Amino acid sequence: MVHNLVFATNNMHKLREIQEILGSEFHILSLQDLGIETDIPETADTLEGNASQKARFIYTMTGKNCFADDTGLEIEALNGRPGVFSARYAGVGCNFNDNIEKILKELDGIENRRACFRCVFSLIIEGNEHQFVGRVDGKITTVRAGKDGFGYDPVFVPDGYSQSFAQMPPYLKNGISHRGRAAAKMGKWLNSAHAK
Ligand code: ITT
Repeated sequence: MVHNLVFATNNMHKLREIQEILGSEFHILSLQDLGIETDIPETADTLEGNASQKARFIYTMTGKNCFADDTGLEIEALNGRPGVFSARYAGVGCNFNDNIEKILKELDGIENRRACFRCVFSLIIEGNEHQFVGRVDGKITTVRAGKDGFGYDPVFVPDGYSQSFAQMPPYLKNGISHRGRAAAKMGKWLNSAHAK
């Protein structure tokens, strides 16, 4: 039996990633698939809070089993920024390139380039919420490299690799990424819950 789950996102890139990770036993529906155009509030000051807020909002609205995620890039030398502000770090209406430009400027001349991506999933099944966290450590480069992926991928090199996330084929990034790790935990939980 295939289980339907609504993913509270409009980012098709993330939707494809998660569908690949969770496998064919789960059918992931986007907000677009449900015809939901409402802007989901994301006003908490932590990734955990935002993921929970988004998932609860969609559950209340649809009554369907669903999940939401929130991700942040946390840079050591910037005291954890951009963090929850990762999507709009360079201001309202900014794009991925503007955000990269801003962090590269802020890190100019700074030796400590340590950073991590952290991802939190909030899953709501029959009204009960479960959270799963994934994290990948690495460093911010001084120049962009690669064309794959999205967001800060061209300037993030995970520990143990010399390529940026944007230079990696999707299967490789998914296997080690923050979202891949959090989604794998969620998938394991879902599979064991449905096996019962
Ligand atoms: P939704 O809220 O519609 O799901 P979003 O783009 O805001 O999409 P996130 O909250 O997951 O997505 O992530 C916030 C930002 O963090 C995102 O806009 C990117 O700039 C960055 N980001 C998230 N995941 C990333 C990844 O795998 N690689 C690089 N940057 C990423």
